[in-house]
Amino acid sequence: MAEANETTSHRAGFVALLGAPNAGKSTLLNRLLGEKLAIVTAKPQTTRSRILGIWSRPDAQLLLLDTPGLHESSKLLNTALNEVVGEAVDACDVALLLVDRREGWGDVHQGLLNRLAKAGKPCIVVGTKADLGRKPEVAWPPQEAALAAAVMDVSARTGEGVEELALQVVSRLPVSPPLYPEDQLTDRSLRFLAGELVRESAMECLGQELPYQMAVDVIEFDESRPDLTTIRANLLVARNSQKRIVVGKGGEMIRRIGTQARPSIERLVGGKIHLALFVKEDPKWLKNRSRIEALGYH
Ligand SMILES: Nc1nc2c(ncn2[C@@H]2O[C@H](COP(=O)(O)OP(=O)(O)OP(=O)(O)O)[C@@H](O)[C@H]2O)c(=O)[nH]1
Ligand SMILES: [Mg+2]
Repeated sequence: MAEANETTSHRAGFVALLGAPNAGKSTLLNRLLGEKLAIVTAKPQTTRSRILGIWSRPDAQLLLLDTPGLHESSKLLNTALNEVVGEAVDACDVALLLVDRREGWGDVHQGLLNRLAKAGKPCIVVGTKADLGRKPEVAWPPQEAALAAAVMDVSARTGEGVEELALQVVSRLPVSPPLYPEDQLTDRSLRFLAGELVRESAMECLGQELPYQMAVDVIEFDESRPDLTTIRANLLVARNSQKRIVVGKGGEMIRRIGTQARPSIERLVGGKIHLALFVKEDPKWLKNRSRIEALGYH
């Protein structure tokens, strides 16, 4: 009955990726999946929503929940994002608490660890960016992590430690058949992911402050032609002065954002795209909960 044994030893469950902004959660998600699903930038607070990445292996199906970096701010968008973190804690079977080894342990990590302990969820502390080495003045592994189920170091950039981490996770998942079709990669639409790639490009092209007040609203995603996907999106900004910056002199900036986003969107949809971007002043999006959610940031 080898076959029956194989079925019963297959594992599946939800794995939350948690941590402070910029810890490397989305990069690790992409590395585990072997696909670029979540956007990554050098700026903190890149991720604005829970993104499910489905990793089907022969031994297990890992339902990876990327989350926004936990942030202390009472602004409406951050409140919505912190709720996403809470929901991932509740939904997960195993949590990965990502800590940039050069930054070390802080209140955010302690808060998350306490919350996980209270919810009875096993937590693996993951020291990220192992390829960058350590800072002698930052203690690693942190004493507080002694309460975690395990402490591991990884580099999502080089792949070091990633398979070892996967095996640690799998061993803690419940025995279960796959919960999603094995060829499914995510629960997010191509339309939403394309908008995220536009936001990634804009975050890279623009200065420090502006990207946090900007949203991308995909107003058309037309796949009816097999040879060309047409995508039209509004970049929403809060003020007219921001609109001028995003448009740029003679439209130079918005063109650059589009040019930079194009190759990754073409990889995502697997073909040529027509991409038209517009900049729209919309002071209300940041102040309206249902707008925030309608834009996919939940
Ligand atoms: N050298 C190195 N850089 C990394 C590694 N993982 C992530 N980074 C970089 O760290 C920065 C932040 O990575 P993200 O994956 O966006 O971090 P995040 O935790 O998802 O950030 P938020 O979405 O803002 O919470 C990016 O510039 C990444 O390229 C790594 O293993 N090695
Ligand atoms: Mg992220």
